[in-house]
Amino acid sequence: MSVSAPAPRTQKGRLTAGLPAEALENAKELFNNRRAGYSLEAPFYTDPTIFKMDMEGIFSNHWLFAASIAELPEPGDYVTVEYGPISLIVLRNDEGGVNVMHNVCRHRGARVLTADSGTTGNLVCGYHSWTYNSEGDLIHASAPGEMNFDKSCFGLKKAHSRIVAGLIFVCIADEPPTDFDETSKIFEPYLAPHDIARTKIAYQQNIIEEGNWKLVMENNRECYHCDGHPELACSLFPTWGLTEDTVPPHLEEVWERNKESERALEERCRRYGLPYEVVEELDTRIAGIRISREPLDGEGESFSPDGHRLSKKLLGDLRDFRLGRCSMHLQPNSWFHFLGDHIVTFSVFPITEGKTLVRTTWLVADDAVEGDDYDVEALTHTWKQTNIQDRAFVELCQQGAASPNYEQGPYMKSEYQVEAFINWYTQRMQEHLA
Ligand code: 3BY
Ligand code: FES
Repeated sequence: MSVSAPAPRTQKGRLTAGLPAEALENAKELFNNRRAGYSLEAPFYTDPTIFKMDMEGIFSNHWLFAASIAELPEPGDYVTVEYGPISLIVLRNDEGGVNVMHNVCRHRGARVLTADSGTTGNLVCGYHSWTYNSEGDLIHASAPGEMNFDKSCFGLKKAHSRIVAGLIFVCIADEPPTDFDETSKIFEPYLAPHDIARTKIAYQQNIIEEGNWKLVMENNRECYHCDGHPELACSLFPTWGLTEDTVPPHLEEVWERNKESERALEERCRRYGLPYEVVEELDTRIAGIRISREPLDGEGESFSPDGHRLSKKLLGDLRDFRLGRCSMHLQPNSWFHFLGDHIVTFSVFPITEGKTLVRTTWLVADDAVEGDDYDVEALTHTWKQTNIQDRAFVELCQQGAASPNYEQGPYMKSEYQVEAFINWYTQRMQEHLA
């Protein structure tokens, strides 16, 4: 019998295939009946059917932040990333780009690479040793007597990738949304001066949160809860997300200090030719974005107790440490801080409807020497603490959503970005379900 190529299959409907029609109809109904201005109904956080729909409608259809090139600096370096049941290999190639392949062996489906990261020449499946080259072509399959076995039909399935300003994005859709190119044109000039290509990883933290991925994203998109972040409030003005008319009396003085620092930062950015304007298109673009440069309190350089730099080496060709932070929020699964002395990237990897991996990576200049130029504990302290505090908030919300008396609550003005995230999510899901 000859073994030939199977007919190509598209992603659409693969994860929800086989689910009872009634479960799908009920879920569609929930999307259609969403109450604007209010949090989502409980099943969006707890129902395995909706989780599968999210994996299809969002994670199989959109551009996702996977890693930065600092995580795979040399040809052959790779990371594996998992979005629910979707496992991808992101491998640095000889041309300076990346090859993204599904981490599913074409023999009987075993995971090919099992480590989170590493360096490899060929990719060898551990089950029956089918071997793929770095392009994903099947180059070796020891199968005695298989005369008509055409290896060229069984390469690893490929996914799309883009590298923008050193950030690697992946998309497994057959035809990825094209407006990502426009979004990259928006953020590229803000991030390029920080030059990720000339950074290295100082530390990476993986934390598992017992909460739905959307609760993790919602929590990131507001600072209404920032009283719960005492370490962060030393440098990030706790007035973040407020407007003139919503500043509470106890934050009036901070508000004024923030305004003054904004004026100074704007002037400094103009002097250095760094883009400063806020771009906020979180639910008005398919590849939703918010990007801004924001001053930091104290010395205004970094996320330390007094705002002083945490690494002595400036990034890229920057000429000043006092650049506050360039903050970028991208739908659906990432956010970033670009400072003069370091960069922090955050990526959200859903695991199940009630479990999510949050990966935080701190990057410093590649010539910065640990111990001399930076101290890992000091560098990571503020966001490690903030992440732990955020995990507790997310888990409390997941517990609430799972309880029978949960009811949707109203978003406050300072939570407009949470609402934008939810608008983006429901719009994308409705398009997908249509
Ligand atoms: O990541 C941000 O931009 C901030 C930090 C705290 C809450 N969040 C809106
Ligand atoms: Fe990979 Fe058999 S499943 S070689």
